[in-house]
Amino acid sequence: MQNQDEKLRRNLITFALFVLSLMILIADGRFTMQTNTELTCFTQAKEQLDLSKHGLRKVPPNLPMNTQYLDLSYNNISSLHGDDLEHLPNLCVLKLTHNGLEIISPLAFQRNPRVQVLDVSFNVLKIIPDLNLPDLRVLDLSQNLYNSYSLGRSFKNLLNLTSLGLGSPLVKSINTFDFAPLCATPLKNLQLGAGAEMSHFEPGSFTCLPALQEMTLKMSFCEKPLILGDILRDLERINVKSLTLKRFVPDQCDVTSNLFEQLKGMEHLQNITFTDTFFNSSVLTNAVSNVMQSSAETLSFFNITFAQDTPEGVKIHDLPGYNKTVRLRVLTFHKIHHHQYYFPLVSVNTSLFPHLTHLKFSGTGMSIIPCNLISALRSLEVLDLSDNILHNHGLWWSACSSPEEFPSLKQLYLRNNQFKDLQFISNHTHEMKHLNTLDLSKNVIQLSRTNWSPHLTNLSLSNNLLGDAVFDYLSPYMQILNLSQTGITKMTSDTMSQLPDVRHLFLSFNNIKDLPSDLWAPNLEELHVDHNSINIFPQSAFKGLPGLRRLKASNNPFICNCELYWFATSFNKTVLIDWPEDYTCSAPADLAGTTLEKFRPSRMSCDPWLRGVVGVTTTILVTAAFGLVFYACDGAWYLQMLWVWMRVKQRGNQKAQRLGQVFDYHAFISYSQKDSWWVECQLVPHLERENFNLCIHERDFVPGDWIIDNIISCLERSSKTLFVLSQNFIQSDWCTYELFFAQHQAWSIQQDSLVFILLEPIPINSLPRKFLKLRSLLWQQTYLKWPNNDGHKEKIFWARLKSLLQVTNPNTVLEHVAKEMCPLLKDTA
Ligand SMILES: *[C@@H]1O[C@H](CO)[C@@H](O)[C@H](O)[C@H]1NC(C)=O
Ligand SMILES: *[C@@H]1O[C@H](CO)[C@@H](O)[C@H](O)[C@H]1NC(C)=O
Ligand SMILES: *[C@@H]1O[C@H](CO)[C@@H](O)[C@H](O)[C@H]1NC(C)=O
Ligand SMILES: *[C@@H]1O[C@H](CO)[C@@H](O)[C@H](O)[C@H]1NC(C)=O
Ligand SMILES: CC(=O)N[C@H]1CO[C@H](CO)[C@@H](O)[C@@H]1O
Repeated sequence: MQNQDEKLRRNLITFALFVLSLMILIADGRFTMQTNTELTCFTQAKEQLDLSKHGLRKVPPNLPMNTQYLDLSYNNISSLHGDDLEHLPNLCVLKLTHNGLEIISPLAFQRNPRVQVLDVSFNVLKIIPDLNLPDLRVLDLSQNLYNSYSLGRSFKNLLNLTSLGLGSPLVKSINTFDFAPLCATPLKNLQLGAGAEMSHFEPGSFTCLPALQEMTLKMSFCEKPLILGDILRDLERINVKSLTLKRFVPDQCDVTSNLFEQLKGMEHLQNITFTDTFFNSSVLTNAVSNVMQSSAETLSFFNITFAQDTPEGVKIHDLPGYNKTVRLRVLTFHKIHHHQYYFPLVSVNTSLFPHLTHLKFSGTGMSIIPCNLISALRSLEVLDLSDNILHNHGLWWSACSSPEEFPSLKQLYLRNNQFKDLQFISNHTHEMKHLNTLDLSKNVIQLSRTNWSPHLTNLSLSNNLLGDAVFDYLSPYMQILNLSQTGITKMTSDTMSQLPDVRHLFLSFNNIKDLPSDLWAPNLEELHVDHNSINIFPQSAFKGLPGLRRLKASNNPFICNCELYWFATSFNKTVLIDWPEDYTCSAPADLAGTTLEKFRPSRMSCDPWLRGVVGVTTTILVTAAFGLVFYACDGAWYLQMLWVWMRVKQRGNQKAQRLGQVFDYHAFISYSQKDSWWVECQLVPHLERENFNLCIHERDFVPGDWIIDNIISCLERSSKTLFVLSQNFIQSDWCTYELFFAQHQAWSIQQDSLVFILLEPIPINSLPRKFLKLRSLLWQQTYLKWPNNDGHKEKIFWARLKSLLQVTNPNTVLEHVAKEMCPLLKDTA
């Protein structure tokens, strides 16, 4: 659904651009009105409505009020009445072709003053309707069924009308007053007729159209050829510049007199075109000879059927009685159907065309060019032989090589032929001394050793199956190179270095996967890499293209990640000639189908500088936060603990031997330096008096050894560890090391090796959380409380302490002490 909407929108935009490019092609290709009218309405895609082929019988009443463009073609709307369009005040373009429309009421557009384009061709209108549309610029009423071209008075009011199409197969005469209402209009373009044979023309019928510049006549004059003369005289009087004759000579037409006699002396005509018509070689000879004697510079034949009715074919050797130079510069034959199946004979004195610079023979079925004819046109600069079946020896055939081939030829277009041998062709470029442009697209080219002329700077090899090797067959002089659709899979900096002068490089419709990041092509101005397989554009690739002015890169499977972010955001979009249409993400999946224009990742996530700044900031913040937490939770302490503990583990062996070991000391005393008064004056003298061997760090530590080692060593050599708990002890790190240590030791060896003396009361809840173990020990284990200044209690204290240091099981100790000190039992925790 979304895809369809997207597609519709794109189509509409394309259409809008098309219209705004000033070329308006109304109708659907059958009868196409081509004008150069500029529209002033019709701006937004969403205001366009295509309801063609909907089987409608009348204009739907509920259309959006802001509709500007409405296509109702190919429906069954047979009439337009006063209220059919009244709800569309902004209507600007209305297409209503192929509907069987019979009636348009004079009131049909009373509420639509802004209509600028009205196309009601291919209907069955029996009379030319009266239209009250002051802003109308383009009106197509052709292919209807009215009886005369007589325009109503309302046409006087079409003061902006520049293009008009009129035509009915029923009309065979043109009268003076038919177009009189148009006299005040700025009409520039008139398309008249529906293929009928003309039987009557009143001279002067067109002379009141002074602004007329382009005239298309879709009618024939087989029976009354003089009528054409009268019309041409009229057109000459109003200085018409361009004349198109359509269906001018039908298949069955006996052209007896000189139909084109009147063309001869025309002095203002510049372009003459014959289209959709039949030509005998005699009639064609006659037509060309007469055009050559006019002022026309451009003569074109489109979609003609050619038959040879004279033995010599088309023969133009002289222009009897004409003593001026032929002004013809451009001669075009495009799409020629051959009535007979044999090679048309052409014999032309090329010196009759001294100014002919452009010659085109395309779609003619030509397999071999007429010998010494085209190549001898001395003034020829552009030769277009596209869409034929020419091959190498059909263009350069040995039997007919003239010493000087195409002396002035600059551009040779050989698109869509059967050319194969690149070596052969490249050799011949040396013979065309001025050739700079060669188009070999859509042939069957095979790569072979080439030898291009240095003059050849513009080459197209597109639509040939060549592959990556093609880069080895080019010349370093090339400036414009078209290698679209040639099967290229990669473009490297090496290939670019082989093409130092290239300014325009077209690589559309290939299979290129990436642009090299070390690309260096300072002269490159234009690059087309649309319809390839490119995922990302490395920013560095464009650093090597300082001269790039135009880039076409749509329809690639872009991966919309940060590598493309710079392209979507900071790349100069005026360089992109097809932005933003068809620039869509193909990956990641959640972005597939999104247009690159809408791809806006947060700047933070993609901008490298910002990312750097944010990254550093984040790191700092995280680190700071971590540090804060670390500090708040005594992380350093835990780390130190961990480290110490690991060192202890290293000594596992010694530890394992501890059971049954004979200790050097009865106890290691751990205490805070601040409590040393008590330890030194009370504890140590009391115990040593009883022959207890004590390890005290002030006295027994080995000087010079690391303190932790000393502690460990002391602990290991002591049977018990005696902690003098106090506020000081808790606050002293060293004590806590000892405690930590002893805990581990005790748990891995024997729980009863710890003895705690509480020197002053320590509320358990006031203990820092880090002393988890101590807290639980205080809860679980018995400790001895120092009875400050109470002689009797002190005695009991010493007694209990001594027995604790002697006995291993604290429970036994407790019992023992309890029995001894029964009345004081309540003092114990
Ligand atoms: C073409 O030539 C044939 C034979 O001369 C003739 O019968 C025919 O009418 C001619 N047709 C045209 C369109 O000139
Ligand atoms: C070419 O001309 C013939 C009439 O000669 C016409 O029937 C046909 O539609 C034309 N083709 C195109 C593509 O205009
Ligand atoms: C060309 O022909 C015209 C008459 O057709 C004549 O007046 C003029 O002098 C001629 N010019 C030359 C250069 O012969
Ligand atoms: C973008 O490119 C156009 C065309 O090449 C150029 O004129 C314009 O200065 C560029 N703009 C910026 C901002 O570079
Ligand atoms: C855009 C344009 O040319 N509009 C003209 C249409 O005709 C009226 C009447 O002549 C002019 O006033 C407008 O300028």
